[in-house]
Amino acid sequence: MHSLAFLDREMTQDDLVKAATHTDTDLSLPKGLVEICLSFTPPLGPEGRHELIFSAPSNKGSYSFLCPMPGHPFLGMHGVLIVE
Ligand SMILES: [Cu+2]
Repeated sequence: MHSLAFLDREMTQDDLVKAATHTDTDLSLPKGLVEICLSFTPPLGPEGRHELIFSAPSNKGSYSFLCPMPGHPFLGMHGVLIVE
């Protein structure tokens, strides 16, 4: 099962730890990331699909995205959306 969350800034090491070590198994997004999340999907199974539509930030910069499932960011499931 995986999920996808876009953050309103480039992820800090603290954000990464919050995303990777949370125990909020009843939520699709860790409580510690709710206030910095632009948009996210619900948890999806192997055959799951979800259309995620959101407005990219209008300010130039780097914005992280990640799978917020426990442990997954530490496995490399994160990246950066660059707005130029
Ligand atoms: Cu994942």
